[in-house]
Parts: sequence; structure tokens; C-alpha cells
Amino acid sequence: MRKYPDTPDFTGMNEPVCDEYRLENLDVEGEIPAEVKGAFFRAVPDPAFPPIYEDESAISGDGMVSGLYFRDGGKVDFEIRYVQTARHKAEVAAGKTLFGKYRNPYTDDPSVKGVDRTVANTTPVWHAGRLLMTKEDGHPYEINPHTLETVGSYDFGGALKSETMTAHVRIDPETKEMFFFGYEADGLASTKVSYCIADRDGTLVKEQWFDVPYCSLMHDFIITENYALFPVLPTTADLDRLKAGGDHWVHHQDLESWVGIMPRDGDVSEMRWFKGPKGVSTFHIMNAFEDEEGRVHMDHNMTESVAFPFIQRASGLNIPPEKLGGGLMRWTMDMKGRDDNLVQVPLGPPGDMPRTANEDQGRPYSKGWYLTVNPELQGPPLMGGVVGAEFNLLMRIEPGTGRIDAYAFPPLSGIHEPVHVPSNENGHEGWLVAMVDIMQGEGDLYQGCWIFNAGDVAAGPVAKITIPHRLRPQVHGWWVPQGELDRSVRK
Ligand code: V55
Ligand code: FE
Repeated sequence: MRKYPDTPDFTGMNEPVCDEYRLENLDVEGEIPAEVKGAFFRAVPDPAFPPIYEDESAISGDGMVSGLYFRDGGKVDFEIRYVQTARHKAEVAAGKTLFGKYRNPYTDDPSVKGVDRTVANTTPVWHAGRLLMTKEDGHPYEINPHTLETVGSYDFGGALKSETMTAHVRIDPETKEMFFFGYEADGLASTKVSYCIADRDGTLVKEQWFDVPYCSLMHDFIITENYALFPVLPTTADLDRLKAGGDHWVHHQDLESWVGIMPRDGDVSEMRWFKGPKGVSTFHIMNAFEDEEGRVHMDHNMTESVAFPFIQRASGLNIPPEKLGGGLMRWTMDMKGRDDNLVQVPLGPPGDMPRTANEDQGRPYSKGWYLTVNPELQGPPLMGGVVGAEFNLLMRIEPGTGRIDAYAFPPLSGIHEPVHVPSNENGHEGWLVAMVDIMQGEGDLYQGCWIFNAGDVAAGPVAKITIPHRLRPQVHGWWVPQGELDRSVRK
């Protein structure tokens, strides 16, 4: 029998859990704000079988969908289940691993040629009453939000032509349209990118394709009130390398980055390209907005090289997280000017997992939140997650003033990406809900879900929910308010 590799991707916090379970009436310390009612969905990679290749990454793990349900009277229930992808079903039927390297079908067992190999493990997306588990290499899977049962692969009723849809969609807070894209839209290492709009009812009303300067790991994009922005960053794929059984991604320190920008309701022929710095890497964008002078600003968590150890290995790089540099960067593009270079200004320290209030998306905004590794931490971070070390500082930043407030976790603990729950109270910034891991002593792991006042993170959690079962680190999460959950398409 194959074993899980003895590597950071499969040991410590990343040790596979491989268990579907339900926990009811969880213990709560403090008081859950009445406004926190609904479901906190999370995407958790958890490989049901050991990988064929020893150097496999944690991001190839089978997607599990988890729901933390905040019900009436402060009752909280938890559930986690595998997404029943074609890939997971094929491996369960065979009782072993059949799929090879991360996004390289040329390394698969011949018996699964042509089988959808996406693992649906990155973001639970909620739009128009549907819950979708996404991964950028394929179509999403629809999930019943109440039972977490898999409905099946989802292609907008046959309308989506793109072979891929990324895990980072953007929903306009006013029109409720969902904007999304897919890179490698017509196959491996392709430069074709799809750009799609689903209306507020979830109908795919527009799909256009365009070409990017090179095939790039385009993990995220962003919209403003009038534009769609597509960052192209120098982590690239190559078909010959894939055919030779190589790695999907190699990072290039000497290659330029680009941002393609077009009117969000316009035609892809209107795309204008701005040139950015060489060698940089960004996975997540906090926000973007326009100003009165006709400039577009994009705030994103950038590093000077790529963070993922498995991509670094394939690129001949070996840079520890604390040496990756970068920061929360503002890239500004002057739409009225003729200069095709963008301007970069740092706003805050390095970090990732940015979040804003939904209502601030695409608009000028005064506050946002993201995570980092505390530079003042006296002690080791907790090893785990897809990049290696868990974040242990929750920050609230005012991008206009640079003001930062933070909540610091002790050594050997971590916090995962928070979701934001809006408040109805005037001037209240709402709540942040996030999973927390704390190693309290040798082998004594506390895991739970903490709720913070979003406007005062430094004050610490207002409520803590204990989860008495080991959890593997999540990737992204999504908050669905009770009213929307009640109006779900699947009952
Ligand atoms: C990321 C995560 C992925 C992936 C590509 O966070 C990039 C970045 C969990 O899967 O496939
Ligand atoms: Fe992501």
C-alpha cells in the first residue's frame, strides 16, 4: 500500500483527515452576535488516497465542502463532506490513486483518460441561490447547501463553453451580477481566457474569449463599477513540459507582469494592456476602484517571487516565506493617459487572504482585512496550509491612511481566511468569522471558529466555537446569510 509522503504538504496540520462527519450543538464561549446567522462554507483539500508523486502539493487534495451553520438561539452545527467529483468517485471505486501530478493528465493512470480531473477544492461560491465548489482547472460542482451532497458538475445549464472557471468570482454589490473568468479555456497551457457574466438569476448572459500575452497562473481578477481587470503574472505553463510528464507551473523572475483592463460590460477587443514589474506573484486581490481623474487602482497581496514551495522547486527557486518581500500593493492604471506602464505604491506589509465588505467591492473603500505572519512573534509559526506556515496576525487596514490594527495569535497557532458578515447597525463594520488552530501544548491542538468585531479586531474574539474533531487547513470560505440560504435553489 502507498503511504502519504513525509513532507510538509502531508504532515503536521496537513496530515489528511479523510473523514466525513457532522457535529451538532457545538460549545460556544462568549455570545454569538444575533447578526451572525447563516452558513459559513469552506473549501478544504483532503486527499482521500496518497499521491502517486512524493512531491505533490497540498492543493491537489480532493475537495471537501464544510458548512458551519449558525442557527436560531445561538445553536451552531458543523458538517464536512467530500465533493463527489468524477475523480474522487473513480479513485474510490478503484480503491487507489489514479490521477498523477497537479494538473498534468499525462501522468494519470491510462484507465482514467478523459475523466474530469478537477478536485473542486478552492472556493465555495454562492450566487443566485446556488452553492458551487470551484477549482481553476475545470468546471465547478454544485452542492446542496443544506445537506452538502454533491448535485453534479455545473456548466450553467450547458451554456458555459470555457473548459475552466476560476475560484475567484466577483459579484457586483448593486446589480448582483456574477463576473468570472477561466484561463486555459480551451485546454492545457493555452493562452485563451474566457470572460463571463451571469445575471442576478444565475443565467450565463455573456461569454467572450481573449488571448493573454502568455499562459499564466491567473488565480484572481477584479471588477470596478466600469471595468474588469485581468492580472497576468509570470508563473507559466508549457504543453511540451506537460507532455514530458513535467510540472504545470514554472515561475520566471525575468518575465514582465501585465494587467489587461476592459469595460466590464464591453467587448474583449477593447482590452488595454498595462505593463507591471518583472518576476512578481499575486494570488489574491483585495479590491479595485476608479477615481475622479480616470485612474483605476487595484490593491493586491503581491510577493517578489512565487510563494508555493512546489512551484519554487520546479523553478529552481528556494525562498522561505519571510524572504518573499512584496506587500499589499496598489497598482494604478491611468485610463486617460497614454503611458502603458502601471504605477506601484505599497500600502501595507506582505500577507494574503484579503477581504472587504461585499458592499465595498469595486468601489472606493476605507477598510479591508488580511492575514500575515507576525514579524514580532516570539516563537515558531504553526506549520500547515498550502504555502507551509499558517498566518498568525489578523489585520484591519485603512488603505487610505495606512492605519493598521491587528490581533496577534500566540506562537504555534494560526488563523484561516475570515469571512465578513455585515451589520445592520449604522457605522458598525460587521463581523469577521474565521477558523483558528492553536497548539496549546505537546499534542494538544485546539481548533475552533472565532468571531471578531470587524471594526475592532485588536479587542479579540467576541465568541469562540470549539470544533472537537481535527480539521485540515481550509483554502477559501464564503458567508451565506440565512435569508439567502432559505431561498436556495436546492432544498
Ligand atoms: C491556489 C490554490 C489552488 C490552486 C491554485 O491559493 C492556486 C492559490 C487550492 O487550489 O489550484
Ligand atoms: Fe485563492
